[in-house]
Amino acid sequence: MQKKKRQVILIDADIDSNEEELQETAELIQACDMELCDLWYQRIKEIKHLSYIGSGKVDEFAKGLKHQNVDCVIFQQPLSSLQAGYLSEAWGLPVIDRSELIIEIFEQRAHTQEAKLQVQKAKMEKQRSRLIGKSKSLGRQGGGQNKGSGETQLELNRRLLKQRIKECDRQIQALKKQNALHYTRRLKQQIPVAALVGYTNAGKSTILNALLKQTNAAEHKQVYAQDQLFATLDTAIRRISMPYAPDVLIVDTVGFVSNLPHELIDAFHATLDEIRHADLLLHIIDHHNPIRYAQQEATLHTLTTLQADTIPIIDVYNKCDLSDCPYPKAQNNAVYISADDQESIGLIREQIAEAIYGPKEAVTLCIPYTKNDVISTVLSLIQLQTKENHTSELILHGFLRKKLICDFMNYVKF
Ligand SMILES: Nc1nc2c(ncn2[C@@H]2O[C@H](COP(=O)(O)OP(=O)(O)OP(=O)(O)O)[C@@H](O)[C@H]2O)c(=O)[nH]1
Ligand SMILES: [Mg+2]
Repeated sequence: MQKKKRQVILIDADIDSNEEELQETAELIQACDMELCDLWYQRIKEIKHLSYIGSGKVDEFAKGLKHQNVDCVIFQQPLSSLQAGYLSEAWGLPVIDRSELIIEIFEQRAHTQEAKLQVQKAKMEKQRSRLIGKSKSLGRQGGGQNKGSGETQLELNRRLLKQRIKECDRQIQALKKQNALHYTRRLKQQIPVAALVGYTNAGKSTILNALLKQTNAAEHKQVYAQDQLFATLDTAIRRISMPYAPDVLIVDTVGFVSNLPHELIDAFHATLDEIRHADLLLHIIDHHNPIRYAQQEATLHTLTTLQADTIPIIDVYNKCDLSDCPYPKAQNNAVYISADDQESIGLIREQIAEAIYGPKEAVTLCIPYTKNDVISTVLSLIQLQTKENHTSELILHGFLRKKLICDFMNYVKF
């Protein structure tokens, strides 16, 4: 039997309404497997410390909620723990804001043990701050017969949460130690890494799949790609062959979103570490999305938070098939592509190879026949123009990438 989706009401309490941001929250709600049954607007002049919206509105919404079969209320604006706790008590329903909604999506999508623990930790951190807010609100109310016992129970809950967070941390640390020599870092000693980064749903996983397909990788290497926010939570690393260059490891990462909750950035430290250690970033941008500039900004902001803003970066404008932008095209430090187009994927591979190994330069190499291994390596990397078979050596004329030439310096003919 299909599980009934949780019914939610979205409240937008702001001075101005931002349609695109609301649309994004509606998509997040959908991604969280909830059903949006209504959207309530409330223009406000000032934010109330205790209840965010005015007390009259709190009562009015309480009446409205009685007539609706609602499981949860979602606030478009960020709520303090005090405000969320107050509204939740006033309406007798869970009240969460956008950042908690994102944490919930991550919770549903986490597959690996580490990801599960990290989301659990982020959730408990949020709960703990909420309990602190609650005890403050009890303190503010003052007096009351049950005040003492209420506070004791809260204290107890807080202590329990603190212990559980500590235990969660211990388990995460143990897992991290186990994976200390992570796959990427082990391989990175020989193979450069390029990370696909960008706003959620921009097409990162689709591009990785297209790269795999173009290079004839096995079907099971494909990753999950879907028209859904946060389709990817677990990092995938794949080895991709490059044109006239050695292989590169491509990392597919979790998508970003504006105001990604800091608890999640902390929790996904290990996953996002892959970005920090990359040699090259491919910033995937949905060219068709009307809010792509805001999305680009959000991604760049997150990269700065991750201290990954000094890594060389190529802007990849994807989904050009949906806009009127000509593609494939490389211009300055950007490429315009469609993930469904073979030529576009070829262009991406060329750009990655050039960024990592440098542009191709004309060379002539004279390699003795005795150096069999050198001959076969050079032949796998050179864009060959002509070949001369001499008595004791092979002469190759062609193009080699700049950073590879130094490996064959002994054979270069000037
Ligand atoms: N028309 C069109 N659709 C695309 C293109 N690239 C990706 N898509 C679609 O966009 C949706 C999202 O693609 P994903 O590859 O899952 O996006 P992602 O960036 O990995 O998303 P997250 O994992 O959620 O961060 C899918 O439905 C893809 O089929 C493209 O170039 N053109
Ligand atoms: Mg993805």
